[in-house]
Amino acid sequence: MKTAYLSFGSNLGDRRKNLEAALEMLAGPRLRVLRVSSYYETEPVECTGQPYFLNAVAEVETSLFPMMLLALVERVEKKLGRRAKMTKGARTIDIDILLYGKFVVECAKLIIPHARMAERRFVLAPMVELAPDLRHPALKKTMRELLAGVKGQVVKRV
Ligand code: PH2
Ligand code: MG
Ligand code: MG
Repeated sequence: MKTAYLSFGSNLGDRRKNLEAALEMLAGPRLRVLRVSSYYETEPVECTGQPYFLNAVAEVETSLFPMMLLALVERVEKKLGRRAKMTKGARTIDIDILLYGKFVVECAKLIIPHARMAERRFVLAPMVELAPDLRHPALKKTMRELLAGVKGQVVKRV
């Protein structure tokens, strides 16, 4: 069993319902949701002119290896109406694998730790709530330290 952290974001439709549905659909015999952060109302980053997002992070325990976890995540995104290849467009749901134990994975389809997590308050604020002293396995800084290094980006706990 590995502990992983997943990020959830929605800025289309009933955002809260989308996050809750995603959490429910991910859970099963091979993945247990341990804890969920508060929800955060967040300014769109890297894609301006879009509605604000609702973001959260979940700590999960899973027996799925990273590529199988990614397959599960993509299945859930599809079921919730996520249109593929609108990478930076408004979306009903986006689920990203942030961390998977202390693993570092770099392949064409998947990069763990998530490549941009250290620059995103909408990821780091909920991460700090769940695991402030957890160290990024590549950058060697804690979530708290990473969050202190990112300025701007409106992130409001709701
Ligand atoms: N996701 C992105 C790009 N920008 N901004 C916010 N606030 N929340 C997100 O979940 C988000 C984003 C790409 O996945
Ligand atoms: Mg994303
Ligand atoms: Mg994604």
